[in-house]
Amino acid sequence: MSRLWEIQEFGFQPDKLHHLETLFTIGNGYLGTRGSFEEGFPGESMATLINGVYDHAEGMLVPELASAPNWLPIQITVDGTPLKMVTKTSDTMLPPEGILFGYERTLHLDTGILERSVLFRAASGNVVRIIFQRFASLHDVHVLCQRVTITAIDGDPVIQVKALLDGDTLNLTANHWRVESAEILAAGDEIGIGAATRESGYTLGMASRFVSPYPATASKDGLRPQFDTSFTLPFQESAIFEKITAIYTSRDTDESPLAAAREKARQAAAEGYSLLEARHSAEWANYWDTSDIEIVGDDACQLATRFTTYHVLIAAPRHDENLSIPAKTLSGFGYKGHIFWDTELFTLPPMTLTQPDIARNLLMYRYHRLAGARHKASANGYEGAMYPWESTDTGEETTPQWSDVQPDGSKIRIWTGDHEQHISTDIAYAVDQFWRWTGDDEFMAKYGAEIILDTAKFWGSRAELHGDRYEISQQIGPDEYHENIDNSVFVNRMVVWHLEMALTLLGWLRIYSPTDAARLVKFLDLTPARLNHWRDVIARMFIPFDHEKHIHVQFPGFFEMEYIPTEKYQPRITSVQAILGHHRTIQTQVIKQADVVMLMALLGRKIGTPDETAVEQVMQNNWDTYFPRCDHGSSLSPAMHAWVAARLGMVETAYEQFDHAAHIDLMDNKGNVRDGMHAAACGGVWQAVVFGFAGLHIDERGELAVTPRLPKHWRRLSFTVNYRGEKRRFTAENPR
Ligand code: IFM
Repeated sequence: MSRLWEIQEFGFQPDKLHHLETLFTIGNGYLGTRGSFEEGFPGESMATLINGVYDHAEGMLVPELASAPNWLPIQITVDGTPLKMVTKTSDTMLPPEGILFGYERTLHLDTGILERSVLFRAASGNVVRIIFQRFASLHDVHVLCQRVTITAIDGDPVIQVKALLDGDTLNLTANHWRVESAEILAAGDEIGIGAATRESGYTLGMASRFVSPYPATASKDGLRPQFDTSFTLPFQESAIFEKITAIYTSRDTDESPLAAAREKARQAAAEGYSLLEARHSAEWANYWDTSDIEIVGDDACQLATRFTTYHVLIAAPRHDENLSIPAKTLSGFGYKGHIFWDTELFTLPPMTLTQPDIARNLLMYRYHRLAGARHKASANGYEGAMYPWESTDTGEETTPQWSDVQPDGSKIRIWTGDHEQHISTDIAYAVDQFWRWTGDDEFMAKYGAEIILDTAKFWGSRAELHGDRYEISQQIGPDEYHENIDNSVFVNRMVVWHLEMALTLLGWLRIYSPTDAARLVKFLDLTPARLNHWRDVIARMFIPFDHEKHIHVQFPGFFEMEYIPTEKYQPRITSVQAILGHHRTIQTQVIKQADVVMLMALLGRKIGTPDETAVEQVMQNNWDTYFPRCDHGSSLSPAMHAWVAARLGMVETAYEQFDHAAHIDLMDNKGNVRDGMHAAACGGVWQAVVFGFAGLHIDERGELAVTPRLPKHWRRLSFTVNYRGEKRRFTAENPR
């Protein structure tokens, strides 16, 4: 496979240990395992995050994804010298810790297989090449496969291989698991761990089989059941080992998860690594068949686009409609595995257009959590459904109220769980988009309509009548630097969109499925008076607009604050907020991320304009106003700017923003990739290409249309989308 499908590390880079652990994550939507080494490394940040398995550890503010027992460990000694990624150079030829003189790591994006090849000289002088391979099966999400190939390059070394499961794992410091059994099973052919989360009570079973050309014995060391084998490897010969592991939790089965894992490990080991790999790779080929974007003329962005798409795909639940995609995917502890609007507006759209079954699962996750949203609305004195800003398995609000301790020792109150309410509309928007692109009327009638209508009911009760207009107070828009503001133009305009959509939808439902319409009208109490109230809110909602400058106003009072052009702080890798501090930034016009620009991305020309100025001119004015004020303090921002800039015809600016977005994780240009991938940025990259540079949209006649504006150096752009059950391929080329 070409290097445009490979992420590589040449030579061990211990200074990038945590960054690379994140990049080299493998996964299958069921779980993600960071790219830590089989033999471990001091200070590593190993994690296997099983989607949906949350636990609230003692002393922590909120629940988090609980990192599972470690299935990776394989420890190798060569003539008694333990293989480890030795970092120091030695002036003797045969130092006691050995010498690592060859190291290469490759993530194969086409197949989701991670491979590491090392050349290691033991203290004895004998040299071996060891190749480690691993993948989390896409064919059967419970199956995890490892293969180790050891070749004697110099001498006849005595090799010892120990393959184990480790029940002693932490989420950095929190201990979520009570290990109930760590056992040798099946007369020594199998090892297993049974465990339960301490607070939430999920149970987990993990079982491994070891396929070895030499006899192996099973034993136990505390919470670590293990296989062990030792042999002499003749010069130039190779030995291949396979460790096949299976995982189940009580989310997957009503029976014992350990029994299910044991049965699966037995079957999978009997089938063997090669067959498991072939099936897994075939599933990846299916994924890429529709999800790949081909960019000719820009290798760096080609690779980055595949890399970001890979990371969305390995976090996306293909098997379960009770799961979503956490903001940091399943690749790190950041944001505690919580689910934000990042899913609906950033990672879900590429799934809607290329993997609609996954998109449906993601929306069903929200449908199944309507109870939590209804609870939040009523607890706050509103009607309908108000989704939590941060969500986990329960669907209740799980945003922490306080930040971690800041450098000056203080803690900051986090208001997003209270006031970042636009998430309810973001979810409704995603449902509508799914419907438009897939044409799945049945989904809309049975599930989607209830989400859109009940969240509309919330907004109907939330809008406040002041004089002759409706207002919405105490909000946080996408620009989270400005908290608890009144009349965010993003919020107010999207609420109008939401209520209009709800009324149109109900009209459609009455014709398409009168029974579902009647069911929802009764269940949600959609009386004529309520619908008239929605019409009134639509007609009289306050949309802040400056009639002299012909721009949308982010919120009244915004332009009265101090103006700081973000340019002034270039070059920088941190946000302007990090430079100025939280308290100062909130009193300035510095914007954290696309806000009015996001509104333009979502609504396009439908953003509308209350005066005679052409909407295109207002959009350009909006851009000219807000772009210089944005510090992109959020990774969500650059891709949205790229999308909008491309639509406005500013292709060079769009490309700069796109290039930034595409490399946020690869280059670690926000300095926090150790905490996990930026899922939203990854999904945003796909959207910037398809909706931005290609200009894909559904036109007035309901046909797919493109208006390509490619960066000059892109020779060709090709991609596939599913539209109403049909695959359509698009290619755009720049004239030579
Ligand atoms: O949802 C985002 C938010 O918009 C900006 N801060 C990070 C969150 C999670 O990615």
